[in-house]
Amino acid sequence: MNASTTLRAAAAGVAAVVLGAGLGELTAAAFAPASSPFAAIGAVLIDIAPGWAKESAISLFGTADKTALLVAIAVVLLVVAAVLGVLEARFRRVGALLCGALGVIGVVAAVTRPDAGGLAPAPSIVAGLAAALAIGSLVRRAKSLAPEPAPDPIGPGRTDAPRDPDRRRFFAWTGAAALVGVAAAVGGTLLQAGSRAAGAVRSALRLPAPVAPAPAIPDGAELRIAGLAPLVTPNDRFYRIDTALLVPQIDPAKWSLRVHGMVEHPFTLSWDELLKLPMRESYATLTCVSNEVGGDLIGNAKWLGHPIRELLARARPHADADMVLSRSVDGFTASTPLDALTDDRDAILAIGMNGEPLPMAHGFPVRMVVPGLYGYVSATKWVVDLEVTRFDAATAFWTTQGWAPRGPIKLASRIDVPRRGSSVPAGDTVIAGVAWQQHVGVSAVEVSVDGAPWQRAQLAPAISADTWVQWHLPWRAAPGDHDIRCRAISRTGQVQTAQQAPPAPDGATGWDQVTVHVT
Ligand SMILES: Nc1nc2c(c(=O)[nH]1)N[C@H]1C(S)=C(S)[C@@H](COP(=O)(O)O)O[C@H]1N2
Ligand SMILES: [Mo]
Repeated sequence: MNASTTLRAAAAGVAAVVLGAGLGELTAAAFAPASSPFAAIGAVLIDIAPGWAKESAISLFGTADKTALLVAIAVVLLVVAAVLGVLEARFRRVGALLCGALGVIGVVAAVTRPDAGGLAPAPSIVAGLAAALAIGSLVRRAKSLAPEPAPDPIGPGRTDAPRDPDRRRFFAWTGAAALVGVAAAVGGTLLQAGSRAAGAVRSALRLPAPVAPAPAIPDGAELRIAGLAPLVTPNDRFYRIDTALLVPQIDPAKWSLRVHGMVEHPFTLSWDELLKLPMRESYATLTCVSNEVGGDLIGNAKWLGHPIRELLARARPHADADMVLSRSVDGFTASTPLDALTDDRDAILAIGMNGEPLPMAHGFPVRMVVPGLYGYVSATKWVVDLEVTRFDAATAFWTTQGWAPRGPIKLASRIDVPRRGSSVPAGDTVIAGVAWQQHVGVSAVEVSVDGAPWQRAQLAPAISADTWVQWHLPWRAAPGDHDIRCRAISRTGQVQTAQQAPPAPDGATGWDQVTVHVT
């Protein structure tokens, strides 16, 4: 096989796989949105990836980690496709068989997802079949072409266009296959975006009024300093962390919550039943355990929901139960201490976020919000199941990856102003930031510039102990480089530790530090 046949076979392989993948996406969009071959394989990779890989993906790509994964899968698939084309040219049927095998991998990935529907295998079957048929026929055409003609002696500029009709037909078919594949993929994506039934229901939804509205935000709680995180994080700026490659699309009419396990009275709650229950509104600051010192995986919102303790009271947990394992529609699980769900804090089944139904990516229609605990042990989005159990009998998603089974939020503070690494003009300016230890509360923040003794910052009033609090300190900035640190003191008198710890296994510690250049 000469070099140009090899190249053409590789191109044929790529075109065939693009065709298959595109038709697979289109089939998924039409019949089984959660089962796109891409998404299913991506989801399996996320599940089987070792914890360190997931953590480095989060720290490397942040909330774009899923896009990065999809791009990586696409690149690997294209390389594999080229190799399959060459294999098919060497050994007839082998490339086609391996295309079929890729389809089978897609089927297995799709049907083993916890949210797989009856049509879950369909997109990968279509993808595998289309790619196998196309690769066979395209590679056959590639091989039947006459060898490359000698360069045209008449002159340059006339040799590049394939003049031989077989050649033209090969390029036309290969190009058409790739084009149809891309068009199908684009069409599928548009179809998914346009016909998101759950999204339409969400837009039309009117939230019930709370029987207990959130207390008014105290005067002065919002410092209004440019560059300081707003006291309440807008929904579209709220950090998003989860293992869901495709945001689950749940039609509330089909949603239900099963409450079971070590209880006297297991029951199932429907969406209509939930909406009739009294709703409370409260502010709570969510934090991700993966948040580094100084990081932004934290946000504060006004949540609307029904207290989980009421549901648990109805179910009547056994005396020896000590944990609730919550499960989302896509299989994620969190282990929450039973105490945190039955004491008087605002642990809720939330349906509203900042006055709107939960955004799809933040758990529509129902998620958990438990003040005081990191998200991975409490904030289950798209929640469909609460199993009352024991820490020694069940293990949640991240705990199996080595994270702590219980995740109380650690005392922390962050400098937002001046921005790290920035230059500021000399003179009177301000140092400002946020501090938090949800459900405990912050009583003071201290700042040290260039290692000088700690100075008390002015603490704005907190909305509640469950929310972060803003602070600021006037600062006369002298020219030169400066090093600013901060530390918080909790309402119980704990001083934020200087000891540096990474996020794993139970949350980062250490003082935030910002270097600024004053000119
Ligand atoms: N279903 C589901 N819920 C989940 C997760 C997840 O991966 N899947 N991640 C949790 C983690 S680690 C955090 S920090 C919070 C983040 O919530 P947010 O994306 O609304 O900010 O959701 C929690 N709930
Ligand atoms: Mo998290």
